Amino acid sequence: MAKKTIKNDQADAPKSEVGSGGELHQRAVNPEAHLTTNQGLVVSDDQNTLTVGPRGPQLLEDFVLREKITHFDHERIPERVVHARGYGAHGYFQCNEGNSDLTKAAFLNDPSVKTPVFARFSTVAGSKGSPDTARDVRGFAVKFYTSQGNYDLVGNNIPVFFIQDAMKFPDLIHSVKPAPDRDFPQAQSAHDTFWDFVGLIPESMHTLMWVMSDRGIPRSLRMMEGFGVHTFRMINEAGDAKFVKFHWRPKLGTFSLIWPEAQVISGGDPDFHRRDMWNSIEAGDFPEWEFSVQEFTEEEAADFDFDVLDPTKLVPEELVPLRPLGKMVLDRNVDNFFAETEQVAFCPSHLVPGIDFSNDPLLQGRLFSYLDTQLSRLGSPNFHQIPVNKPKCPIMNFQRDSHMQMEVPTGRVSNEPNSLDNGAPRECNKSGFTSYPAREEGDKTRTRPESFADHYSQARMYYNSMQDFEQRHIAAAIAFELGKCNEMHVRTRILGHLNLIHEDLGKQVATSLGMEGQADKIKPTVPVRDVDPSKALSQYSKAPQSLAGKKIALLTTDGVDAKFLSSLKAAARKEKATIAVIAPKAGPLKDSDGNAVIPDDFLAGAPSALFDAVIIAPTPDMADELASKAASVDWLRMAFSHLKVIGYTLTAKPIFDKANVAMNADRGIIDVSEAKFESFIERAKLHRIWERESMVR
Ligand code: HDE
Repeated sequence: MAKKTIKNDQADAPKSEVGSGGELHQRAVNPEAHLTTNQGLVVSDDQNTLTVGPRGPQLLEDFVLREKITHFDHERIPERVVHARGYGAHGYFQCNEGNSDLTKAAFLNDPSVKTPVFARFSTVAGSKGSPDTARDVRGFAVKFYTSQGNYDLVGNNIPVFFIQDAMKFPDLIHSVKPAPDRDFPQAQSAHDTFWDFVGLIPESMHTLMWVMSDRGIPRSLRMMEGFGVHTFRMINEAGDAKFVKFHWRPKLGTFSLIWPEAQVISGGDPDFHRRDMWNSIEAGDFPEWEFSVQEFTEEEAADFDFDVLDPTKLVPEELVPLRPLGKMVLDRNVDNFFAETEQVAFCPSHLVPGIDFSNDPLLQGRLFSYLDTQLSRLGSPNFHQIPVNKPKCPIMNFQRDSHMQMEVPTGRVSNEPNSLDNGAPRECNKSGFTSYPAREEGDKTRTRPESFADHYSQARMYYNSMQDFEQRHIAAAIAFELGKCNEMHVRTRILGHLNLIHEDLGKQVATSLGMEGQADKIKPTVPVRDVDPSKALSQYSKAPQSLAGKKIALLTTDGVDAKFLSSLKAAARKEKATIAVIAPKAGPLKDSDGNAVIPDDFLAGAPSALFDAVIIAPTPDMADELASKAASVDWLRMAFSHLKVIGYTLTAKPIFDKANVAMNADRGIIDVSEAKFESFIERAKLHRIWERESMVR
């Protein structure tokens, strides 16, 4: 149905819609859709302030203006102190059959129920307006609106954390945030205060390996793993408990950007991740994750060669395999970013029966922090009444009042026990939450467990589990970051730690910095051990060869061959990938049949970094002109140096010549003339041509 629209320009508007100063007074299409104040008063004029005469002073009594401006003045709330930059969506969780031996949590036991969820993904360090593709840990927070109350699993895309005790969290975050005197650098860890701090707390080494690896720069929020990080407990109906580690596995596989590309994208599209997720959900291509646990008993944990309460350690899958419990699908974008994504309040202390905490000291600290932070961020203990936070099961208690109370509790009784209101809620020792009765005893001390002292063995395991190119990326990322540190002692201290993780890593970084032989000598508290590599830690060892969810750009010009375009689109669709047509200018092109083709973007506005694979296919008469533009030469050069698979038609030769890229340089450069896309598609499924890296870097 065609939408009724309001006429938008003055030339078009009937006389009655143009004011005496020429300003537009639009009239609603629906005669009932009156603009009102927040008190419901219909506004007669939303363009002009109340003044004494048309050119006179404004009147303080203009309550319409004051209400509008006052509301605007207070539009912002404090951004999250960490994870300020985030993006969320709604969806559902559906469990598999047969989880009752492990947990009595209702949402994990009935496969016929689709439990609504809200998921928010975030970077940690940057402020709300910072770029999506900064190198950072990513938050992976999921709120399950279960029949037994809200359960929040507030995790990350990296299974370990920088610190072992909540006491150090403010220091960690202060070290990575912009320096307080100069307020830069924003959204990055490549600076002295961060590397100085982590260099002084070797417990951070394992997580540093992950953040400096490709995991720190995900290709898409839809292609990211998630982890609960801490050890939790699951408890079944009989009261038997097991320790668990939570995992989210993306259906599309885990893919990353490479660093030079991530930097270009930060400028080319700072909203790269949120745009990608929004667009895929709008297109009905719903992001999906499998939800799994690693389960083990306390006795088994006691035999591991690390402490499961230490959040800087992971449980290798070779030791405890993943057990799938269900899946999450995100199928609905928010209606309003502020109301939902900004106001959503996750708290690791939001639990349901069947799940419980462990004594991980980082987790225990978090149990305090999140509720506390919501009070200053959302301004009231009634934040659970905000629609995105509100449980979808009944809430009944005697908590009353405070800022922004939205409910109207009835009756004169707000206490229990009472004998005045027998209909009022009471506790229930059958269905109510009970903590797992773990036996605890000990002296009251401030002591780090000795079992937390090995800071290097799992960092070494991670490094050893990577493929060659993944290892090179870690070394290059650390060299990049240390290169941005101006203090020599900060660099030499880190080089000392790297030598303990792996001598090759230390050497590679020292060589890249031009600081061979300058590493500090660091003595670890306990000897570093060689632990078996874990293949499951290498994202590219298990990445599917697939184009699903990926984007291919076609750089072309006016007169593009209609058949070529339609068969390219069909080939992409078959692989669940999308095509973006990039033209020299933003206006419509005509294809060879004379049909209009509206480009998805224009050359100068869409660097090739934004796409997973590219094709350059100018029409013969436009090839030289395209080659004369630096933008198209850069486009090809970048695609080449970002290791992308590049398709071409022979008409692209002048661009290849100017870019100094040989059309037969490697197996990733493929002739797609005559619309032969098979080899291109097969190669593009490799994600990148890794062997090209040694040629370009
Ligand atoms: Fe958080 N963290 N955190 N964190 N965290 C917050 O809560 C905190 C930690 C994580 O999308 C804050 O609502 C402490 C680990 C995510 O809204 C705050 C410690 C993990 C999000 C807070 C940690 C996380 C937060 C800031 C060390 C992975 C974003 C705003 C003891 C398991 C949630 C807010 C969203 C947000 C505190 C460490 C994940 C200040 C004290 C480890 C995904 O409460």
